[in-house]
Order: sequence, then structure tokens, then C-alpha cells
Amino acid sequence: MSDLKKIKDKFLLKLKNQLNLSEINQIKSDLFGKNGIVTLQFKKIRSIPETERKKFASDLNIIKDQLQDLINLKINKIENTEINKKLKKEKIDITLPERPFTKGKIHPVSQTIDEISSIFSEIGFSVEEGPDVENEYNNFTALNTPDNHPARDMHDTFYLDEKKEKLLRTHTSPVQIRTMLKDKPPFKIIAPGRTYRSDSDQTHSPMFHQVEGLHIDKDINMGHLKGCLNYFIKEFFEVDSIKMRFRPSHFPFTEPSAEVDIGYKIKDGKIIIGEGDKWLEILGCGMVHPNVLKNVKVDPSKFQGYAFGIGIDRLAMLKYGINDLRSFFDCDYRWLNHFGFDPLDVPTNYRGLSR
Ligand code: 2NL
Repeated sequence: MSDLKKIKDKFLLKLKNQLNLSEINQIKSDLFGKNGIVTLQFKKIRSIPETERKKFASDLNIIKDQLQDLINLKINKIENTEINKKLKKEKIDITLPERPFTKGKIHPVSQTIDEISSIFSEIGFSVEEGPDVENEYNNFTALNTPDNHPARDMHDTFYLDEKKEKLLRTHTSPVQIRTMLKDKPPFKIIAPGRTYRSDSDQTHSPMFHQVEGLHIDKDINMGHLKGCLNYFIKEFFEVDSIKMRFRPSHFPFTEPSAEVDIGYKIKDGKIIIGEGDKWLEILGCGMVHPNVLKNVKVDPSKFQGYAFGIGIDRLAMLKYGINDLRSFFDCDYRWLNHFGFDPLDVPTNYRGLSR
């Protein structure tokens, strides 16, 4: 009997026994390991006389395949038995109730800022941001409001030092000043964010929110301002037309200046925006004063444009039927749960995401 046949018979016999996994692995390494019996036979091929070499190699390969297949079959069987045993023994208890989880809500002011940013971005405005703590140059001086200007007192400014150098911004205009100092015209930006004035009653909070807009280019006029604001108000209140009037006003940083009122009426105890005989003031605006442009190194004989400032909190109250401004900032979770917006819900009118 040839060596190969002896090997084959010996191991076929061994593999007939009931074996566990480690015994099989031992046989596997005895046969096919680095110095395994079959491995050594392969090394022998070169030294076999040429006439017998071909047959030897072929027989060896057949034996190798046979033994390998048998070993793999045995291993598979054992592993399957193990898995079946485990499946029988181990059960997942799916009757355990899930842990309760609470989902946060988007604050109505954040929601409103997202909506406003989305509306203006559709007509080419980009969003700029800046710090809440400002210097008096960016907040007042650059905006044509010199030291002794009464508007400085009117703003009820929170100063942070004796010298009145640092303050909490009273409007978001300093963001536009920073942008104009940093970049070159044209500018088409909005600046939403927190603003501060020392004032507190039912309709005033010492911290409130504003969005300012600025459009500076070579041929911008008051018609563009009217068109832009008319578009914004219609989109924001989701109405097809809006009754709107410009009333002459005064701001140190614009000339001419205007305040904008929109028409409204009360029907069945509910406010209807855009029609009716009553007027509601919602924003201030105007053509940017040449002095402001000079202060930020923009030539007013080449560039001009408009600016506007809108109080966000009151717009949010109007749109979402909230009647006390102070409730915005009470941090009452029950209130937020009621008036807040589901962060995972995407209603069709949520402009921030659906468009
Ligand atoms: C209001 C009035 C306004 C501006 C803000 C502005 C900004 C720059 C230059 C010129 Cl950088 N103007 N902002 C202009 C007019 C009115 O806000 O009543 N806001 C609630």
C-alpha cells in the first residue's frame, strides 16, 4: 500500500470517531499545519522521479481535498449544533417596555429666525453674525450717532465698564458695520440675533431679538426697499397680498427714514394680517446715511442702498398667537412643549427645510 493511501485510511478512520472541536482542530493541524503530514508530502513532490511525479501529485491533491472536506463538514456540524443549542436556551424578552424618552422642542424665536433667514436667502441675502458684546464705535459712532446724540440715551444701553467702551449691542447693526469694514461692496446681508436694552415691562424684555437687513450696490433705491419688504411680509405671514404703508420717521443711520405699518383686522377674536382698517407697526427702515458709508470706507457717490430693522419677538407672537412677551424667556418647559416646534417634524410651511 502506498504512503498516501496509508495516510488517507488512518485519518478517515480517526475522523469517524465522535470528536469535539479542539480534537478536530488538532487533526487539522496534524495534517495541514506547517510540518503537517500532508504538507510534508507536498514538499516531497520535487524529489520524486519524473515518471511517477505526476500521478503522485494528482493522488496527493485528491487526498488533501477529501480530508479537508471531511474536516470542514465536521466543524460545520459541530458549530451548527452549538448554535441550535444556544437558540433553544437563550430567549430575548421582548415584553420589557421601552424606556421613556423626552424630545426637545425648537423655541418659537429660533423657528422664526430660521423662517426669516430662509425667506431672505431666497432673494439673495446671506446671513451674518457678530458678538453680543460690542464697542461703542460699531454700535453708535459708525452709525452716525456721535457722543452727545440723544439716541444714545434713548437706547437705554447696558454699559459694561466705567469708560462706556464696552456695551451689550442695542441693535444688530454693528454686524453690518463689521461686514462692511471687512469686505468690499456690494453687500446683501441680514443679521439676526440677540439685542439688549435696559427696559422691562409687558411689551419689553431687556434681551430681545432683531433682524437687520442691508443691501448696498450701485443703483439701489427706495423702490427696491419697498419691493423687498413687501415680498418678505407676504412670505412670512403666508398671504398673497398685504396692505402696507410707509410713514416718515427718523433714524440717525438712514436718510430718508420710514416706519412700516401693515393692515390688520380682528375677526371672531382672531387677528387677520394683511387686510382691514387697523394698522400695526412692524419695522423701521430707510436709505443708508452717506455718513455711515463714509465711516466704513464705502464711497457714497458710487454705492448706496437701503437698510431695515425688524423686531423678531413681536413677529413670532403675531404669527404664532403668543400674547405675553415675557413668556418667551421664562424657560417654562410646559410652555415650550406647547408653543415649541417638533425638531423632527417637517411641516410643508417650514421654510428652513422643505424648500
Ligand atoms: C427699528 C429700526 C432700523 C437700520 C435699522 C441700519 C444699519 C446700518 C446702516 C443703516 Cl449698518 N441702517 N439699520 C436702519 C433703519 C431702521 O431699525 O425700529 N428696528 C426695530
